[in-house]
Amino acid sequence: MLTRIDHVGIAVASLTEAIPRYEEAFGLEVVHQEENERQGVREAMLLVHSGKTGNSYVQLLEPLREDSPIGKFLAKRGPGIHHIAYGVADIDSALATLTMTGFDLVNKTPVHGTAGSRIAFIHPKGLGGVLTELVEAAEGH
Ligand code: CMX
Ligand code: CO
Repeated sequence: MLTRIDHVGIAVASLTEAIPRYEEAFGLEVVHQEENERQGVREAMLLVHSGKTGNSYVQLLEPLREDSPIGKFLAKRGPGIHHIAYGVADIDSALATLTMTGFDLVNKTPVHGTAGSRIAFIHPKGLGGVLTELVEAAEGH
């Protein structure tokens, strides 16, 4: 079902401060930035690897408001790894399988993700405490 690690999502207080650290440390480049109002984030995608089944990124996430998943996470735990995201070729069939096997889905149907992708989150409690995202990338990404 999974085709790659699409990204590791990292909660940061400030993109302006975090981006240069990642650029300096690993020579990564920001290839995409956007605001996602529904997710309550301003995000930067730094390309790690391009492969046959798609790309892998570091996703830096700054909250747009305190009352958002990243805002609440920063307040409770401070900056750090927030979620892992796996690539899938067909997110509808992946969600159908997970529903059948009894997983607690945060999104029962896909929502809008980075760069026109379709995404869905699986609750951390069923996956060893790890918030997990599935990503079906848009054509050409
Ligand atoms: N990783 C692991 N556990 C987490 C977590 C995370 N990122 N965020 C919250 N939790 C745990 C908390 O520790 C808490 O556990 P306990 O009950 O044992 O104390 C429990 O989940 C509830 O925590 P909460 O702070 O009350 O948070 P909510 O229940 O309101 O929300 C969640 C948790 C996962 C449902 C919510 O963060 C969510 O809907 N996430 C999906 C959307 C998202 O994260 N968007 C931002 C990223 C966008 C992107 O990647 O594009
Ligand atoms: Co993500």
